[in-house]
Amino acid sequence: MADGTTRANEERLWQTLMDLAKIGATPGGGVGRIALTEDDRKARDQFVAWCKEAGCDVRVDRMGNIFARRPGLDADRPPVMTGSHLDTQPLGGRFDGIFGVLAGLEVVRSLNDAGIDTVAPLDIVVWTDEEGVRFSAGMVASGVFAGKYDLDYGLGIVDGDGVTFGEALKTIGYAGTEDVGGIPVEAFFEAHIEQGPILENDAIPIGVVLGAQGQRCFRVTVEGEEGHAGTLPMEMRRDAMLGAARMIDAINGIAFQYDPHPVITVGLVNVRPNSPNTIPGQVYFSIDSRHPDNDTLKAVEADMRAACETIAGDGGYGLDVELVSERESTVFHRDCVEAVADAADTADLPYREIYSGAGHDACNLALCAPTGMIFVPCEGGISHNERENARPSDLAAGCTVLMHAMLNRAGVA
Ligand code: HGY
Ligand code: MN
Ligand code: MN
Repeated sequence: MADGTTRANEERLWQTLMDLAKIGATPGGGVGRIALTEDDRKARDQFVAWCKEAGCDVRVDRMGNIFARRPGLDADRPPVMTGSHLDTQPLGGRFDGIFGVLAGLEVVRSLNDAGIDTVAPLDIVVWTDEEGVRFSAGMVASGVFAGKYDLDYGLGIVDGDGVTFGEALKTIGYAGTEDVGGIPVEAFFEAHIEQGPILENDAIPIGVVLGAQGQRCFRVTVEGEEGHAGTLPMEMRRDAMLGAARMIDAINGIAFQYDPHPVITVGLVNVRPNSPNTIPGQVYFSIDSRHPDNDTLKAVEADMRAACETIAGDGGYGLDVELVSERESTVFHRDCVEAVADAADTADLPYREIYSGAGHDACNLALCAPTGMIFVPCEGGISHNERENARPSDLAAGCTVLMHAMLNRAGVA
């Protein structure tokens, strides 16, 4: 029988997180574990070993997604899934994604300790390349599973060195054989740090996540003309860096024309030829634009395109604005939202409803299965930063809520 006394093991969860954080550790105390690199392989191998020790059977699909199954009494029932990602930002933290994967492992370990069997099987999932640092869009592997993208598109995505996603999977030994998705899923739950300040400011340990804002990402290429930095007069230049700088400033200003503001980020800039004494001939920059309202997202896109076209016309630049990924805002399934709230009540933990500013694999899973999320506070709301931190007690509380939410949907034997 599972009741409020069935709880995650705080020390074990924290130690497991700290052990995994050693793989790809950065000097600033964070983790830099880019998808499909040698460090990603090491972290995956360690996770698989821990799951097998906990009695799980492990499968890998053709997008490299890992599924560690704890059998239930009725093998024919669709699984209740939980999971997140093990890949990080280049200077990322020890918890973004990783907490969600290892909380799933802790659920299995805690149920084993308590001798609790479920009716439906439980799957802990590692979704490949959630962050999209190396392979552009991000969340593609869970998107293929959910039917948002086809498999050939996912395997064919190319990184900056011309290596495809599929080739990189083979290199690290995670080019699985299982079909991707197309299977019934009873429910999917993802535990994650909030990556914002709300729960910490409210001193509340659990966030019952209602949904996530939409996102549209672009690649902008500005074409000017290379020239000698010392000889070409200013009035004769078509300096692509100047054009890009004016566009980035205009794009930032557009955010303040809407209420509530969209959040717009230019996080990546490439300059050709990137030499201090050559006038840049080409600049490529990324745009990440997000807002809870889908129509506003599209209006912001139209404004950004218009601003870039005007600046390109005035400066005689070539321009290409390519939409590289789009995700409508997500509303999580009412039954899963209630299962999370009920689980917090079972564990006698305070909670509040909350909305996600960040994207998560759960946003894709919501396209194909009843889905919910659990947030826990992180220090100062900091994430995508080596200083990302969370309290062991909050992480254990989130894991306990995850466990009871999963039991709610899987049934206890
Ligand atoms: O960008 C995001 O929202 C997520 O952290 N990948
Ligand atoms: Mn994440
Ligand atoms: Mn992230």
